[in-house]
Amino acid sequence: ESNGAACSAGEKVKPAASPAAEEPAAIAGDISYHAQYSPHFSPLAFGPEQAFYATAESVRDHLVQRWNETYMHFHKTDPKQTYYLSMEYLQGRALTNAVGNLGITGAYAEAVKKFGYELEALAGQEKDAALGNGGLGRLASCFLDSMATLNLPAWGYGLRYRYGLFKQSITKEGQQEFAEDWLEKFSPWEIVRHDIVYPIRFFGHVEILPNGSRKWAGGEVLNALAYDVPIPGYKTKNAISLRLWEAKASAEDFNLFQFNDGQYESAAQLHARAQQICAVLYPGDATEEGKLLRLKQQYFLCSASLQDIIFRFKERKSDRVSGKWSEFPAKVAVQLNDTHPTLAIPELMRLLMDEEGLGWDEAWDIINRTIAYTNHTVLPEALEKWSQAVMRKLLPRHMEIIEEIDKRFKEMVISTRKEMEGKLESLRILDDSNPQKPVVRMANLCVVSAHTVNGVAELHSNILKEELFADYVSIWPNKFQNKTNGITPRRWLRFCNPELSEIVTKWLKTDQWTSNLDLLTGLRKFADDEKLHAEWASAKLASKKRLAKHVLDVTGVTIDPNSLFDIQIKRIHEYKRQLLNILGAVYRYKKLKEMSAEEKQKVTPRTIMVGGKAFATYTNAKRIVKLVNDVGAVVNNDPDVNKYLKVVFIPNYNVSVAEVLIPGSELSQHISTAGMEASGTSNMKFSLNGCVIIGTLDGANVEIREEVGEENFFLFGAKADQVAGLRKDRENGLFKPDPRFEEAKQLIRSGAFGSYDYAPLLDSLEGNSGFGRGDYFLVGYDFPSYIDAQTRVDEAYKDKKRWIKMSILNTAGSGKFSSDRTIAQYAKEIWGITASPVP
Ligand code: GPQ
Repeated sequence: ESNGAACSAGEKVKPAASPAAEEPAAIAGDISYHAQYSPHFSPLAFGPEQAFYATAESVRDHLVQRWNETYMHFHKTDPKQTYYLSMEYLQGRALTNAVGNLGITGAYAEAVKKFGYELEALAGQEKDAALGNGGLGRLASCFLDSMATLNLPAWGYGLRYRYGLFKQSITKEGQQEFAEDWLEKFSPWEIVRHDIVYPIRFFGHVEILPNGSRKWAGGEVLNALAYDVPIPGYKTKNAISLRLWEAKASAEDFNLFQFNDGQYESAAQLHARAQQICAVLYPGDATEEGKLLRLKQQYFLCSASLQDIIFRFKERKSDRVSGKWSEFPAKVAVQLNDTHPTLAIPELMRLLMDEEGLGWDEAWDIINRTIAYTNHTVLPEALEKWSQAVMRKLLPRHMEIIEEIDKRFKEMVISTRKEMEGKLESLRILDDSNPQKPVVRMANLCVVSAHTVNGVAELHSNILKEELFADYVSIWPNKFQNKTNGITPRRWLRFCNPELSEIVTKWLKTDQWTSNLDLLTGLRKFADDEKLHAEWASAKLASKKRLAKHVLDVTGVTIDPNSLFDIQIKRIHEYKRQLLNILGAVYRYKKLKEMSAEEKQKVTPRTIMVGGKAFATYTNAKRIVKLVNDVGAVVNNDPDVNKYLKVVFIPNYNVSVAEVLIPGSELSQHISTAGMEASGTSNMKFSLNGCVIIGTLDGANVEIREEVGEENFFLFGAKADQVAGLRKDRENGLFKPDPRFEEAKQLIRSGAFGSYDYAPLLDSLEGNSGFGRGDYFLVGYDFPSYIDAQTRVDEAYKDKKRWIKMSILNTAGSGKFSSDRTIAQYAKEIWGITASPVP
């Protein structure tokens, strides 16, 4: 590693005449320029961190140039645009992705060598931008990559959280959370737009003007300030924008008189409240304050984004379009990423009526043709409901509008769908059934207002149509669609797994698969080719070694790259059933302990890795994290078995960690109770990287299995349509647990893995647990078929040829799961937008 001074680096390499160079020498000049003239550090040292920032800033020059050209092009041609509203984006790191998409990775690698650095090492300096929790946020980030790559006129809107997802540490007590400071130094990717500021009001009251129209007034007003993160497309000049809003109070809100009087806190009250809004991703909502803050965040995103959208609509009145409001839906598509940005609906109504002077019917028609809603879950506890009282206090005008939408919906049903009247209470937006706590049902507001509602995998969309939203389907049969999720093949194969990518390119004789993932089917005809097998196996081994090094670095545990790498990484949740995985591991451990030395010789050595964060107040999820760690501590240190089994908890799972784990995986677990995982997206990433799935028929697993072939997927467990009946049986005492399930639980209860009190966790699996819903997630019912499937895995892995063939056929069958396909479908079937490439 070099620590040469920036200035002397500058002497070696002359700064380029214009930035955004593409040749190594000129790039080095740009980097040197940034080290000297965009200084964020004193000039004495040019260590890896300084080198990363200077390199990133030089890459940003490319992005800014493309972003400006794209924006000007959209401005001139004025196509219909999509605005993707999401409370979460899980962007991860940007450097490798940016140079990769721009096609200048090699040139940059060479350029940074001139300073004595490896590009990969510099990329490792970057902090993850984790402005999201899990699948929903990462999906939004994959979608941005695809929208840019497909040259679509589209924007992402989100919030610029000061602290994103917490950092997870594992101690003797289990998971501990720490604030992760992704902006500790600064983010080289964001561009603050001092000219883009909108006022956002909270609280106050509704005034009735002399002409009868209504106006929201009073309360407190903060400003939303825009930060743009440019998103480059792959092999295109287009770069789109992720616009993140930050809350700011203005100088007028600073009470100089109070401050000089020594009342420092009250002098800057509004400044403090502005800071709270974007302080953290998902503030804990156990308290009323927490709930109010979350609602403020949601409104902040919606109001700022819609004011911006309307501003742009007005700005771009072209000759072809008169700029009449009725033409708004011909220029604007708004996609709600789950119900979190639902307030976009009443906010757009308010802006159109109260600010722009439209009547109700005109405004409502625009809403109906502009807004679309994606549902990402059927879990009842995850369907957002806001207290009407809180909403009325914070957003009095919006509450009026929601009441009016509810009233008109009711009247419509009664006058045109008399037969539905009995269903009306469950279909309504307002739920007054508990007079103590009337609520607004956000999903209902979305379904009633949006022109299109979609689920995120075939099975999930069918459940929406047949169960959750079934009664709406009879009112609006054409409103409901499916858009099976996808992942970007750039980040999730091309850049995170260069070894395998090279092999794919070599055998397909083209690298076009990177933007046309269906080409991967071309690998099928080589699935038995011994040369390919050898190359495939050696790429996998290289990735496994890299993964083993990561495990050693972060846990101190040595794992054997020749063992079967079995991975489950995702948020910790009871429905995702990490508990089933760990009970299986405990059972495996027990059987190993009972085996003779000769018997053990025949065992397939396995390394089970589990990673994921538990929501800070989700007690059972935290107990599961603790259990995985406790089991690992015993198993990994037991000389009788640790050649055949290791159990490792991977701490602080995030996007960058996923980029190391997924390429090195051979088996991955997607084992949710059928019907509960809307889609899953890491299943797609694993399969794409030649990893075989053990899973239930849930979410997108169903479609992955169809694509890769059932002989290349280890299936087990109850089907979605059996689940309700099985729960009933259980309530009626008809469930007979498998003895192997009892053995595994008993071993934990016996204290074999330490003295921590696992009784509450294990009791949740029993018939009459304290939760009143014994083993709701059917761990006990699925346990025997899970163990049998794992036995089939062990057998299959012994046959190397068979295993590698399965691996190849997984990659070959992953074409459907490109987010390019998903986004092309949204563009055509929901948004009505078309490609607009920069010439
Ligand atoms: N999902 Cl509602 C989240 O990550 N967060 C959420 O708040 C909701 C859903 C996930 C869902 O659980 C996965 O099955 C999906 O694959 C993912 O959204 C993207 O659709």
